[in-house]
Amino acid sequence: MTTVTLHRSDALGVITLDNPPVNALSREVRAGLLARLQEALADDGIKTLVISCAGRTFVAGADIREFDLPLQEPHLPEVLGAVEASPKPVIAALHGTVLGGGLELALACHHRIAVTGTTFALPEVSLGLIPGAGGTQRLPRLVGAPLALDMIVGGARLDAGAALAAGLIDGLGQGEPLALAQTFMHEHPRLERRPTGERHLAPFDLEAFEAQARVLLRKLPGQEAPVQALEALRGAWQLPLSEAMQRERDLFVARRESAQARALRHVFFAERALAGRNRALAKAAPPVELQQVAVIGAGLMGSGIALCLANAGIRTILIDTQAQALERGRATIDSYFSGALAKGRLTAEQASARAALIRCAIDLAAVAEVDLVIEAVFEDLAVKQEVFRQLDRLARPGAILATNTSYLDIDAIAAVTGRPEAVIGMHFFSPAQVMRLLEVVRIRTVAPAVLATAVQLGERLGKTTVAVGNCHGFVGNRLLAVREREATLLVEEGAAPEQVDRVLRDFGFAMGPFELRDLAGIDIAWRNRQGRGEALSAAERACDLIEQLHAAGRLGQKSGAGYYRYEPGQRQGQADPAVAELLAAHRQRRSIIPRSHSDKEILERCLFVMINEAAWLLEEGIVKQAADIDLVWLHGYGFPRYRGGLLYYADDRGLAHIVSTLEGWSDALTERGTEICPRLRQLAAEGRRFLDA
Ligand code: 3H9
Repeated sequence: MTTVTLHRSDALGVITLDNPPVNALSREVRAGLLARLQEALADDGIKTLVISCAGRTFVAGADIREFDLPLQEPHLPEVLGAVEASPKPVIAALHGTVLGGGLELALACHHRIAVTGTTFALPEVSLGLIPGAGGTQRLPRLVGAPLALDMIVGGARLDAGAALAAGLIDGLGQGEPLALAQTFMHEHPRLERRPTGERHLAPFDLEAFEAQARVLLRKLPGQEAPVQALEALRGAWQLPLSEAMQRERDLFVARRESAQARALRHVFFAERALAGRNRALAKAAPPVELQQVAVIGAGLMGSGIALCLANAGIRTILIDTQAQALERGRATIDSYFSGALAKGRLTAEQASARAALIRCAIDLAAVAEVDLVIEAVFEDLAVKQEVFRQLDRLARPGAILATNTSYLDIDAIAAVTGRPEAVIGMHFFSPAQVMRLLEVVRIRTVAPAVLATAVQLGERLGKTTVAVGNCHGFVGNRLLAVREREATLLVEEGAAPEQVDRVLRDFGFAMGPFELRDLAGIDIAWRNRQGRGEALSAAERACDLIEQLHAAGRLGQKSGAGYYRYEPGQRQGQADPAVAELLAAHRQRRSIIPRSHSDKEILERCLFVMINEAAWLLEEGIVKQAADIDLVWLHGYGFPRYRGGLLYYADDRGLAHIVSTLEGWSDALTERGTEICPRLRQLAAEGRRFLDA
């Protein structure tokens, strides 16, 4: 239940906001705050006011759920204007995460004290917004324009120590926020009003500021909000305060309705809904407690998984039966921790404590000690089956056996063990210690507690953990495969790899399909195609560019050439005339007359075939929630967050348009061995959306 109360204690009036879970500034809270403020101002016995919050945090921002509704009075700028104009001094007593509108409320108070551990940020740009209640004007007046730039445009977060040093808060200590506020008052018996808006902006180097702004914006390509946040911030020295506040408000109101902000809200709630479902899974079948985990295979993937586990405080045995590989794994781990130490991300004690959690072993028998084994060996079914036979023999009864395969049939791996109920997929993405996504692959035989354990572990590792069903490539790589197939066919028909890559980069991907293929390795794609054999359609088999590049020794970045040519030490590829020749010869052999493609056709072909495949994933029950497909591609494959995800994008484009476009290609789709998914047709016919279904 939401309440805003006023409690009087001698000459102190304490206004407490209580709106679980994060004290968001809903309409009710804004109205309550305004009403209690007016009561406190009318009470002659109250000389000073404190604003604090009940529960785990001070206000964490405006109520995001209200952003899809019409604006409702009282508006936050007015409420905060009343706080700042209070003739009695107002202290903000802060704890937890003081974010967005919550920080703006604190800025509107005359003094700010915080509990150790409090963090501060204006994360509005991550929601496609800008601060809309004075943040762009009051923050620079307190901390200076350069730091305000990092926080408002770059979304930088300050810890309490940094906030104190920057002048954002006036006091910091241990204990209850209210008790700290009382101590602060006793230490400052003549506490006065000190409206932030009346302060002068400290002089700063405008040229350096603009240079820093350009650096920040370059890191956020395609996003509109940071550009507009910067425009609002410049008002702090370009305009009188009231006009700058109005400009900020106008920009905020327009952004609230923008396509990017709507898409980012979808992602925000999809992420929370997934976390909620994962928690429910653990409640339904209590997970196994993991004392110790083993990782098999000390390559980049296995070492990365071991790092994730150690970073989460889990004792880990990294096992590789090849001494050299094990040594390389240990070196990878050591260099990660020394890098983290050098960059100041970990203290020396933290780094050595975490490194000590990883023990290396050469004998597979070490798995006898652990509760969970994660296998990360060579991607080959026979190899993995052999490892699983041994693991089944050596691991204690009840221990969970997970495979990190990215494509293979996990049912076939489980079948060689005597414990198919304890076998599961845990598909990490490379580099595992960096990438946010984890696909947990449930097979038909898996026990609910085993699934819950894997999902809970993913959450503990800080991963976006999506439970999916078993099929070739699961969710992420199955969609990647259809995009790559389409991109390759476009090139076969006459498009240049550079054009296809540019179109997808313009859409917002960090790299295009061919740049990605060169990074991941042509040999990986080659091996995958060999493994698929008869499962490839005739069209896919005939379009054998991968085989040709492989035969020419063009394995991608690692060999200095793939679809592109790479200068030594360069990761940016150059268009290569040798590839153009290879493509021309290929087309001639196949009697294909090259044609040109519009950017629109390239984009639609690459994305619409993925949308159709995503519909099949839902139809086959591989994934249960459409939003999970969005999250897989957002966190694992660089789908631009401000576009909301693949199926959010599909809904936005309109499913009827997508189906009619796909129908135009239906013969070609049949040749590729695929059809338009009936679920997609039905949704389109009924005028429905993936995300509402
Ligand atoms: C803004 O302030 C604009 C202003 O400048 C201008 C206004 C005029 N609203 O993440 P969690 C819910 S823009 C509504 O799992 P955690 C969340 O959905 C806003 N609901 O917990 C979840 O609900 P459920 C700027 C919110 O401990 C529950 O709270 N602020 C809001 O891991 C728990 O969330 C932000 O962008 C909200 N603002 O992390 C902050 N925030 O249980 C966004 C959370 O039903 N929030 N909920 O699934 C966060 O970053 C994290 O939620 C937070 C807690 C760090 C606060």
